[in-house]
Amino acid sequence: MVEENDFDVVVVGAGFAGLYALHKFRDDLHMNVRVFETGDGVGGTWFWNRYPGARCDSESYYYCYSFSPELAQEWEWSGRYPEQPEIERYLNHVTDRFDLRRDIQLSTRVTAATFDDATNRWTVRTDRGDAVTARFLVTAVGCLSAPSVPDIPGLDDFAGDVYFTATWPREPVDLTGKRVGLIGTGSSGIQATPPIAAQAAQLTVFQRTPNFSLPARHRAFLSEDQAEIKADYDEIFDLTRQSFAGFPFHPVDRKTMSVPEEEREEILDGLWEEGGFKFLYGGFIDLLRDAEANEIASEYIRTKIRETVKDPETAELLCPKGYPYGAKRPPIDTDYYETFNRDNVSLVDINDDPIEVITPTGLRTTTAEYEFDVLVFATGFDAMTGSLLRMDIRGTDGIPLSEAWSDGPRTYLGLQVAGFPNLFTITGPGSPSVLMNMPVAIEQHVDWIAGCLEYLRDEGWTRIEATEDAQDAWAEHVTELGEASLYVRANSWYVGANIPGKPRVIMPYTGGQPMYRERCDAVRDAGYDGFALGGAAAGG
Ligand code: N01
Repeated sequence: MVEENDFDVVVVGAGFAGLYALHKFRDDLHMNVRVFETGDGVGGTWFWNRYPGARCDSESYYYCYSFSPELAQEWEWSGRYPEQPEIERYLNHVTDRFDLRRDIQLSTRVTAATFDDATNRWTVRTDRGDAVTARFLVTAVGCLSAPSVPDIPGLDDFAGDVYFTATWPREPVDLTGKRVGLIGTGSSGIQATPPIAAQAAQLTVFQRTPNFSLPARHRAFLSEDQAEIKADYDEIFDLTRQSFAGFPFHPVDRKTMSVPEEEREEILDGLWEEGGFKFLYGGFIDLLRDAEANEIASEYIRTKIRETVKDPETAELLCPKGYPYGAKRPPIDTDYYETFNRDNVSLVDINDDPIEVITPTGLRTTTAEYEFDVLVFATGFDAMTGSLLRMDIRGTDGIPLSEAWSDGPRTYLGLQVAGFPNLFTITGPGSPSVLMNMPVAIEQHVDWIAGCLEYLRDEGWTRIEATEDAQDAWAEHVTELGEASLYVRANSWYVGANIPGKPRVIMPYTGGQPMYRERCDAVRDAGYDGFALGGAAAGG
């Protein structure tokens, strides 16, 4: 339990967002900050997701903090796409380098937060019995941190071992000689498939929806790579802050149909060979807007799948159809499709033949029964809203966030919710967040919030709240942009479709970073337009 119980800011979560928020608010603004973190270590996503094969699918040298040039110069990434332990080590290094640990209370879940209209302060409660107050509450809970466990009957009856990719144990899991059933083929399942197949006696992958996965083309960095990156860091970080999705790719304005077919193939071949997200963001500007353009890229990937997977029936099952490439978050892999050429790996389509029940010895689909020693669930998250709604957050008049968001999340700029004064949501719904390289989105939000807190302090305000009008207009803008994009054409977690009963709403802002940043800056420059400022420093 903490001894001190009143803070300027309480931050929830000690991942990429929470760590930077603590540094910024404490060391730049000289505020009194407390961070609560559920895990017994820092790292957030990179603390929890320890499944075999877990590695970042943005490249290391720009999937990192840019706020400290010294940090960027001193840290050495081992290669293009670091594995989970290396990113966890990086975040621990940052924690120690900036002396953050002393203000982080680990192994503590925030269970409730209530706003007091009379004092303009939040009371924050934890599962360890803490009850602290803070002027501001800043959530840094991550967009993909509330695991979703499918409601399949019989799960408790399974006699073997059950693992979830999102909460994979710290101690090594030995799958040697085991018969493993893996459910889910999103980024986590796709990354976990090759290393599990390499160890297990037999792996059966249960696929509901095939995904468009791109080769990562991971490689170790040579010392020349390190030197080049470090020499170019200013430009790299500038590009990440200017580009559509936070990647340091030079902007393209080339439309797919404007390029003759042969040249187009060459461009796609080059992007495919280069690997990673450049295929989506670095080749053509219209893949997420124009269905015809998207179909060309989609068919290109299907052709690659068919070329890679030797059994034509399996290849066809792995080919995504009926939704555009990129409308579901595209995974990046190492040898995913190749793994289906192994003798010990098989694929089961549970779209046509759904899992009906988990049995003590395995599982049963409508038409077949399977026996396993181990079940692995890679079934995703209650994305973007889940971790916020799993806390009992109550705003003015005691209104719960779950009630305010009963028809889906509504925010102003993804940063605040009307009726919840002094609450800021880092990478909240309504901001580009998950459609961006996350550290870039996080730094932009934390910097904006810090600027706002400084302004309030300088001007003597103790309360800030998004107005209903500003929130309505923003929500409409987010929906309009989303509806005009291809994102709404897939049943993805972007629209809440993976959680039964969740309102179908396009949650991230799809207009891209430049437009979003410009809007945030304009709001700030106009004295926090769309926010009601109130309270008085003297009045508490
Ligand atoms: O989760 P997902 P994830 N019965 O939701 C299936 C980030 N990430 O953990 O598509 C059967 O993508 C579900 O099927 P369907 C990244 O942003 C990043 O893999 O809903 N199947 C799907 O196949 C990513 O997008 C990295 O039809 C069920 C799978 O489970 C996000 O996290 C690595 C089911 C879930 O896929 C989430 O990825 C990993 C059911 N009842 C993740 N319920 C890196 O940067 C769900 N499924 C490295």
